[in-house]
Amino acid sequence: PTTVYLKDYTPFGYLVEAVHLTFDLAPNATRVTSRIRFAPNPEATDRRFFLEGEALKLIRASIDGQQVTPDITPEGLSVAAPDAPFDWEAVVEIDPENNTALEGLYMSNGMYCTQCEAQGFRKITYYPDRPDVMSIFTVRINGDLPVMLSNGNPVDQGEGWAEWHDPWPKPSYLFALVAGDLVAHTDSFTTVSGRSVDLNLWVRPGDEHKCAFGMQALKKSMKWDEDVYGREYDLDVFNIVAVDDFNMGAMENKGLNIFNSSCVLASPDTSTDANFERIEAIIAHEYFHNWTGNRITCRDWFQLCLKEGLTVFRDSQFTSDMRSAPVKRISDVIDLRARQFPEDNGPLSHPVRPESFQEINNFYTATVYEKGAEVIGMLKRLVGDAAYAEALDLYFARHDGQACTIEDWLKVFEDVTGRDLGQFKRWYSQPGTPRLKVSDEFADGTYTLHFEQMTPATPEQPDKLAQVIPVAVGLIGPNGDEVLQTQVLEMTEAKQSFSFEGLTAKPVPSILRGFSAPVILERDTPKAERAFLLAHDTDPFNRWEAGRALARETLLNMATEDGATPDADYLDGLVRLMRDDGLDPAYRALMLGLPGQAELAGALAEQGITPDPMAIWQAVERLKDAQADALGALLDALFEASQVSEPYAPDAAQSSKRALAGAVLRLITRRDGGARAAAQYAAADTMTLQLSALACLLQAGTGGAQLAAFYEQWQADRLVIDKWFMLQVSEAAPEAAAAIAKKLTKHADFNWKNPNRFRAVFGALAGNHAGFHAASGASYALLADWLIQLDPLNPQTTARMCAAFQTWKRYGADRQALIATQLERIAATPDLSRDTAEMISRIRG
Ligand code: HT7
Ligand code: ZN
Repeated sequence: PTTVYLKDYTPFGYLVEAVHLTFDLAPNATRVTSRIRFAPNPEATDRRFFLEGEALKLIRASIDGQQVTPDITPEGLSVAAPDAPFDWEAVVEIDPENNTALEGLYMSNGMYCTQCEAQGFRKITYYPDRPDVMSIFTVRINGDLPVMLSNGNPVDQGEGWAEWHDPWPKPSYLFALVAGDLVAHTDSFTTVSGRSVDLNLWVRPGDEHKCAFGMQALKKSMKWDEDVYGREYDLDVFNIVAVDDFNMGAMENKGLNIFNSSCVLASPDTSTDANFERIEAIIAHEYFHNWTGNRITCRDWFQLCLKEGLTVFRDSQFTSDMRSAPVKRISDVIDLRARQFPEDNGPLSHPVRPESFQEINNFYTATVYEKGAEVIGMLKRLVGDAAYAEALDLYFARHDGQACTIEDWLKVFEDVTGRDLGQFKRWYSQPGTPRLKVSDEFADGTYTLHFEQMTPATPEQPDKLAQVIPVAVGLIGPNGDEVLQTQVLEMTEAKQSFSFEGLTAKPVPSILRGFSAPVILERDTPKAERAFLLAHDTDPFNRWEAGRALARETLLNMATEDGATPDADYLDGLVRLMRDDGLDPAYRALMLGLPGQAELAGALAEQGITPDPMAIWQAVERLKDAQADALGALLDALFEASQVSEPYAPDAAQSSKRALAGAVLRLITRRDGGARAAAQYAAADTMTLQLSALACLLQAGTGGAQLAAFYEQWQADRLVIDKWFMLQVSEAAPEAAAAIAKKLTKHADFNWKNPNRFRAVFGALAGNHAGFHAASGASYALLADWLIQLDPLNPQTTARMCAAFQTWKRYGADRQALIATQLERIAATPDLSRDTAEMISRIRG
């Protein structure tokens, strides 16, 4: 396999002045005619004319009307081309119906659909399929379908044809085409300058009732981007299409966003509050790409974080503004620790801006996206809100219409602030999660914090340099009053100390407020200090973090020491907090949550202790029982107080209450065996209530009847049935998980070629920590069997699921041996895709 390196970047030899595409649609033999105007690129020295192309049947090609016979390889074609402007024309034939990889032009339920990021356009026609080649596209679609869409604005349409023109230059990865029997939920938005934009959400007939929320989310996103970033929409129409077969969440194609139907369709009876919130965030994310990704794109795929990190950061800001900022921040950090930290500290570790890859699809990772967003959050904290806003204005003004790099991005900040960001840039090139050791001392009214940073070695990068770490700190006096409001300490050295003078007593430090940097804080914090912060910290993130740390410590003790019991200070603090009705219910629901079992396993491994997944599971069970006992009758009061009597709305106020009621119901179930959950299930008229009750019943082992009834009720709704598959595996007891997952794969509705259904079962299995790591190795073998089966059809989804094995070296010799066998078996599979081969080889190390 070929490895591509960032250092080898060179521009393409030709500019593309304009592209005309004609599609003659047919399921097994679609003809694509491309007419492309090329002109020599004055900035390039290499004039070789190579066009990427994969799985294409070339019918004919010509240059300036003269037929040519190119050299064709599995990767593309090359031909002698003039050193002057010329017209290229090619006709190719493709087979959308048999395109199971869901990249390029494929079919889903009779509908034509495209996915071109990152390198799917080369499966549609021969083209310089790289993001720095931007051009203006005009598209004609010939076909016998009621709705035929492409990027940009509609030009004209007639019986059996439609024409689209996109006036904004774009790279090929933003190309899109959709054609099928679709119906639209329509609306309009008037932009800040008074232009009216037609908004359409296209869905399969029957899904019309699931569109209203997504449309409102789109309008809120358009308004927010104008208000907060000064970004106005730039076409006459904005189309969104929902499609059932899709490898990821959604795609920001210019003017024609395509969504996995699970990420856009929503109704109160079929979607949970969490679904609604996620949909709102993803619609915002894809819309925000219009400026951060589309108008300004990436020079090459190594710069992916330029658009993804920034757009994740922007969608987090949006959700914080629409809902609760502390709850969003805590949720983001939970997610970062669950997905990005294991990646950063294992065999798949890579820089936010990778320096090499074999298959770019394998780099759409939590590191590029979520750590990429954290890096931008740090930058904003360091330069301040005003300078951030100024830098973004400059970025949009200076780079509109360009394909850019991280250097371009940092330069606007340097120009606005006069700062040298050379050291800050290490966040883009050094993988691994920095450890931040802290100690403190107090003498003569001066309190000093000593910091030491260390980033462990990662594959290919043993030595790390000191990074700039913004450490937001506050100090709290012994009486609980804040004696120092949040201050950002800028750590630039490997070791650095900061002093605070004029204090009358030793304060309690609140360090890394708001999780101001994606690091692991290492401090021998006295338990009393944690309990004190749980009671008094004015920073909502660190208050939650204090409770989380107490929970983590007691769980680690319980999982490793015979006779260790749940920590009374933690439980006392939790009870006090749950009694505080002044706190947001969703915040209290987060307080009831416990660190994930995989995270606990990672923490033990970090301490040099081999984690025992079953012991961790038992510790968590015991602590949940202890929570239920400690809260006792308060649970009933909280449950009653959290009931919503108004008609259902998926807004922050209502869903916050339901989040608390749901978390409380879990604990009530431990005391009443499921009676309250059964009552809620019977009365439920929304999916949030129905599913939370069903989860409780499955956890209690008493949900058989409801599970069957749920299937009967929802068997016609594919998105709800995904939940049915998923819940059974995620709620399975450790020893039963593999068998339940296996049984589900034999179910008539287990359509394994659909990525949502495949992920429902196997994503849930990988996420059921004790079930996945059951000592028999049955889950490992089952997952491997199905990865081998899926790979020839859908390499992208297969490769992503391989990450379930990435933490394998944490576990004991028995489990390592079992996993090694499965990894070897996958690696030895004939004709393994490049995607999966790369992932397995990196995981094996
Ligand atoms: N920019 C998109 C990333 C993407 C993707 C989406 C769907 C299917 C395959 C894909 N490959 C890459 C989504 C986003 O980050 O907004
Ligand atoms: Zn994105």
